[in-house]
Amino acid sequence: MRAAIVIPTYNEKENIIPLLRSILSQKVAAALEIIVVDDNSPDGTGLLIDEESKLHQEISCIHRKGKLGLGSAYREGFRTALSRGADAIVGMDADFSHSPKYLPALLAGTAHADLVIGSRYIKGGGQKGCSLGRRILSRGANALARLLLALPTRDATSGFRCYTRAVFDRIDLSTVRSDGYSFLVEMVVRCRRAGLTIREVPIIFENRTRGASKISRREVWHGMMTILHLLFRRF
Ligand SMILES: Nc1nc2c(ncn2[C@@H]2O[C@H](COP(=O)(O)OP(=O)(O)OP(=O)(O)O)[C@@H](O)[C@H]2O)c(=O)[nH]1
Ligand SMILES: [Mg+2]
Repeated sequence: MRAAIVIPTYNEKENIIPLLRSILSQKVAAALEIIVVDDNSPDGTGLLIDEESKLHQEISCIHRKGKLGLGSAYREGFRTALSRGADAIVGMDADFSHSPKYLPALLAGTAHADLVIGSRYIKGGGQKGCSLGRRILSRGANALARLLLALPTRDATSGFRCYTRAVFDRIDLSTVRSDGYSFLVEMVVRCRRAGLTIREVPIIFENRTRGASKISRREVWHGMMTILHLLFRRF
């Protein structure tokens, strides 16, 4: 199996190199490649990745001209991964909230499902170091998605997940609307509606210790609008 790991970055200079090295040190039963999608981070994250990619052929970086959003970064990274023949595509954050130690479990889950989600809200999952506000936001977004969109998934907003190629055979990425964080919920809904199977595996999410969060009020508002849009629109 060929697996691609897609990591969107914006100002992650303290995290990205240790993360890339940690990923490469994992024992996985797949040929790994890592595609970082950097939005011209003002802190020079993109340059660091280019240097690191000279040392490890598994690493490559897509440089975009500016901050175009998490969802659009995923779309671009996924397209590249598919064009290079990936059978499975993992999405993960650059800030160590998503520990590389869960990669083997996520990839192994693809034997039983089309989409495998690293979940905070099933038995064995959890979160560490997150503020009350952050917990309420995450719980609230999930409750809204479950209630309004009738999703059985416990953690539909988790960005740590593994898509199999079957997902992209059924879902045309260019029709996925969300450019921001709501891309994650939209993909779960689209998978459900396409009859694809979803499985959750437990992860302990750890709050970032280095660098700053990029989630804004505007993103939260957009997320809510996307959920309403998905409610009223059948794909
Ligand atoms: N390429 C790209 N990456 C982004 C963009 N926005 C966020 N990211 C990256 O997406 C990942 C998730 O963003 P975070 O800021 O960690 O968001 P979060 O995990 O919801 O918030 P925290 O828990 O506060 O860290 C990180 O790797 C960011 O660097 C963007 O517009 N473009
Ligand atoms: Mg984060």
